[in-house]
Amino acid sequence: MIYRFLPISDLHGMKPEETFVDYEQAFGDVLICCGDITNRGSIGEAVDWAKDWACVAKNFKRTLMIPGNHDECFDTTPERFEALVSMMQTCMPNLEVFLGGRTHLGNLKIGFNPWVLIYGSYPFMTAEEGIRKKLERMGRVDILVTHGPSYYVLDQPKSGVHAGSHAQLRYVETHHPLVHTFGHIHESAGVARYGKTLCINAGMEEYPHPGSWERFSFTVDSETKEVKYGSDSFVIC
Ligand SMILES: [Mn+2]
Repeated sequence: MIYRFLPISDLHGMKPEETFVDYEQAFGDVLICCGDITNRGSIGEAVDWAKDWACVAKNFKRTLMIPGNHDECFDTTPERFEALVSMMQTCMPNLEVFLGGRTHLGNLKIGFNPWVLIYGSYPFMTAEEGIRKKLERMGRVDILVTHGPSYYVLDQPKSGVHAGSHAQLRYVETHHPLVHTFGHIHESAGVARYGKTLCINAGMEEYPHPGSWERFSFTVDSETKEVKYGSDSFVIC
């Protein structure tokens, strides 16, 4: 079975038409949102995102989302979290929100980590050790969905420092997921290969510019584990 995925990230309140990317044309099996749907983290902003992006999500079977460090409304009690997700699902019925753990798609495992390294005062931030433990608990997955990048891989803000997590890089080196999708460092949006892993920073660039939705889209064959991105295809053993 071949599944088509589209990662999106760091929309920060932007509607599909404001991105200048033809997301209305997008389709596939799984829409992945790597966090930072809001600017200030309010419930209203989160529900607005579900309303605004429902027209894109409806062209996918599942929408899998993690919050980012701006999405404070998800950092709450289990009851309030469930209530918020239900509200969003009234606009976007196929939405699933993860604070960690993993899900299955056929025999593909998809794992989630919203936590990034501490920088300023935001939710979903922890030290390297915290990230290491959360990833260790998750175990090996085929597709890793995080908010932040791994150290060295598409992780440079304007200052040029490498802002990604060493613990997360070690996870990728140890478990070599087929694909790792993330955002957080907007200025490093793009696609790279780290070892055998296809790495996609799907964060909207600081200043969005026109582009095709297909630029970050990829497919995975759940039997052969073949990943295709653009003209590039490779098999992970
Ligand atoms: Mn962001």
